[in-house]
Amino acid sequence: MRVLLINTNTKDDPLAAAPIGLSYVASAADGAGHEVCFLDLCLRWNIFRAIRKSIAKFRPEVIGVSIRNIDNVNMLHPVFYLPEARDIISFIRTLTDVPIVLGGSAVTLNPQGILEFMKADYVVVSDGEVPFVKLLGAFERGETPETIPGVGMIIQGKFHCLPHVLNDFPSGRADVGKWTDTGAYARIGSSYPIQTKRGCAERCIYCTYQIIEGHGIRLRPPRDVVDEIEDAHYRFNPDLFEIVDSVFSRPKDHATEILEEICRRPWKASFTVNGMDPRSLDGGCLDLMWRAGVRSFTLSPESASDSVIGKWGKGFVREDLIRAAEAINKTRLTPFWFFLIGGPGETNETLQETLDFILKYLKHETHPPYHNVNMFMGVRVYPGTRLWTIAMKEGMVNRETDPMQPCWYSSEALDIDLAVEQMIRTAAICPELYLGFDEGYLSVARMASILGHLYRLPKPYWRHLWGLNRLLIKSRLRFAFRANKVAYTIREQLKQQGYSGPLLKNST
Ligand code: B12
Repeated sequence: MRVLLINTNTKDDPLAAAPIGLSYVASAADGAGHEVCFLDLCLRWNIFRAIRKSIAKFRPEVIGVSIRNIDNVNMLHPVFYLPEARDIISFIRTLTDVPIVLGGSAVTLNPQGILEFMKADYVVVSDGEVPFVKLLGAFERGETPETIPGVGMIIQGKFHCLPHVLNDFPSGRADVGKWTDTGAYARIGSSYPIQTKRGCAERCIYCTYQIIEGHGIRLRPPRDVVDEIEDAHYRFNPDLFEIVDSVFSRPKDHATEILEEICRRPWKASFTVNGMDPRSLDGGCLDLMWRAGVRSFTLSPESASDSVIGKWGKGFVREDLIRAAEAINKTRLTPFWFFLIGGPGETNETLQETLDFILKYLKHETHPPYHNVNMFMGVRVYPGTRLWTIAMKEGMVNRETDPMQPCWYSSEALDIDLAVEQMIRTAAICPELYLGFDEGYLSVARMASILGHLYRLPKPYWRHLWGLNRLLIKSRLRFAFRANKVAYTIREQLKQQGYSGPLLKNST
């Protein structure tokens, strides 16, 4: 069949994400003998013209559309992406009546809601490769697809979807460079994505990863991962590979085998890693990462206070963070730490414990390693997570809350006004600390990307956030444009989603 695959994710701030998920689906459909045309709207100026041209020229028999982001997960400067995706689907409908199939993380998080909102024909839940190829087979044979696990549709006015099956990592590679222009992504600061496994065995109460990829870890053979990197290295020569696993270093043995295999190969490449578990960050691991070409990585402890880390269900303790920070401090690697303020049990004291940790272990300013720390307020809460149940009990959301709209949680034990003051006070003396709520006023992340590009600094450009912040603090520009209604905006948002509890009564 002629299959047109469209990536609708045009978000490019602070970084564009090359469509690895849709590339996996494209490779699977191609491998099954279908004719595939790949349209990446992120790289197009006029997206509607590009869609019209592709449909007129390729005359697809099926259109697959990927929808990655629901929103930007920023309570203070929210952007909701689904209406834009819906406009794209409506536009496709004006041009052709072939079946439209949706997939991607946004779809998996709410298959029925998205199918109805987008007015498409089918949704594929979680991994796309196997169900999508089966769906194409059913179309070809003229069969009805309702018996295919993981494929959702409306039958007689009701949503129908047999549970999806996630037994192993589907065979085949993403081969992203074959489907989209990874050189164009590199020119706008992005990396070449590589996935080494699927599934997340962690139990973090707020996280959606288990919903998207399942609990069971599905490993890719290390050699296969490194063969894909080698192949991409020679064919597309990307300046930076990015491991996009939920947590790369769990299980640690698998990550170690991949890094060792990279070291054995004759070429050299640069890597950044998304998601390191602090428990795995010891001297040996960091040294192996460096030898394999890793220069930067992210980690998301969310808090450095034991009581909050415990309630998040993170599985490690403050002592692990201290050990990790001390080990990193003996290297030249650049980490990006993420802290999420306001989870269950958060108080102004637990916030202070986190700020003190940052000041004591991550503030260096003048000598490497240069830590970057992102601190965010406003916890995004998703249906299907344990945090959603807690939010229900505490009245942050209720049965009338529209789960299609972004919803938020904030601890009732946290004085939000005081929290904002504590964070600003620390950020004023700690260039490593980047406050998420300043984003709409002084987008340091955007500025770092522009400067990184102009001065050809090493990627990813977030590595230079601390330096830029330092400059801004020294020149007194850092707080010239300050988010001044943070606490008010958080309360307003909670009110809008139906909350009427004590956080609103204390408002100033
Ligand atoms: C790695 C990652 C990042 C990296 C990306 C690096 C890179 N170079 O790509 C970084 C850190 C930069 C990042 C940034 C952001 N991210 Co992010 N990220 C992830 C993560 C952990 C993995 C994504 C990934 O690459 N998966 C691997 C691919 C293979 O899986 P996939 O895309 O889901 O595709 C499969 C299926 O979905 C399906 N499929 C996909 N498309 C299609 C299409 C069809 C037709 C079919 C049939 C099937 C199908 O088949 C694919 C293969 O099986 C996910 C969480 C997760 N575990 O999914 C969050 C996640 C996708 N990110 C999320 C968000 C919000 C963001 C940001 C908006 C955050 C921010 N405020 O900046 C930005 C957006 C960046 C952008 N430009 O889009 C959310 C999206 C949900 C939401 N609320 O919108 C997620 C789900 C995390 C969460 N909070 O729950 N992210």
